[in-house]
Amino acid sequence: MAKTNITRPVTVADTKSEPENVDVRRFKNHWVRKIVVGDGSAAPELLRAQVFHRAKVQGTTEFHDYETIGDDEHGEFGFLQEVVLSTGGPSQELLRWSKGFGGEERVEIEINGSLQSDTGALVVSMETRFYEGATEGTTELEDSDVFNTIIPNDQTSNFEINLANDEDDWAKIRGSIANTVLT
Ligand SMILES: [Ca+2]
Ligand SMILES: [Ca+2]
Ligand SMILES: [Ca+2]
Repeated sequence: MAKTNITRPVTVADTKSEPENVDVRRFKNHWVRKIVVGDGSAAPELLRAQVFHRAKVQGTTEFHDYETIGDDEHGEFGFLQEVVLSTGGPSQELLRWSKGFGGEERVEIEINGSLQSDTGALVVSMETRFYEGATEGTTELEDSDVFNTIIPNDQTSNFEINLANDEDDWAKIRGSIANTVLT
């Protein structure tokens, strides 16, 4: 019986090409020429090579849910996320966290950040929201907070945010954001 030739499908891994993961770190702290590809109207410009940083957000949210009958409910939950950013790159989501508690409450945290191209400082904007109502999915916004901060290279910034209504329902968000240069 004749052998059947089975043609193996060509996959991306079969094609020989340049390694994709060029080590950009060797360009760190050097000035390199950026080649502008386009219609030629933009002149080549000198830009500092990208440097990568790790932004690490971690912390806890402590909940207190007031009950008209029986004991109040109390609990604490953690959050943790790491994101790699490049200097001069776009703003990225550092954390998006939502947690319901006690059948009536919900906390939402949104943190976005970008690295300054010249200093590498992490520019952060953070918004937190506290809902309390008939369910954990309520749109009854009781309190919120927005703040912006700048975290220099290899430093950590701590935060504590207290959100509450006037019925002894509250949430306390404690955490830190670290801006670590990857070497
Ligand atoms: Ca309540
Ligand atoms: Ca409850
Ligand atoms: Ca309420």
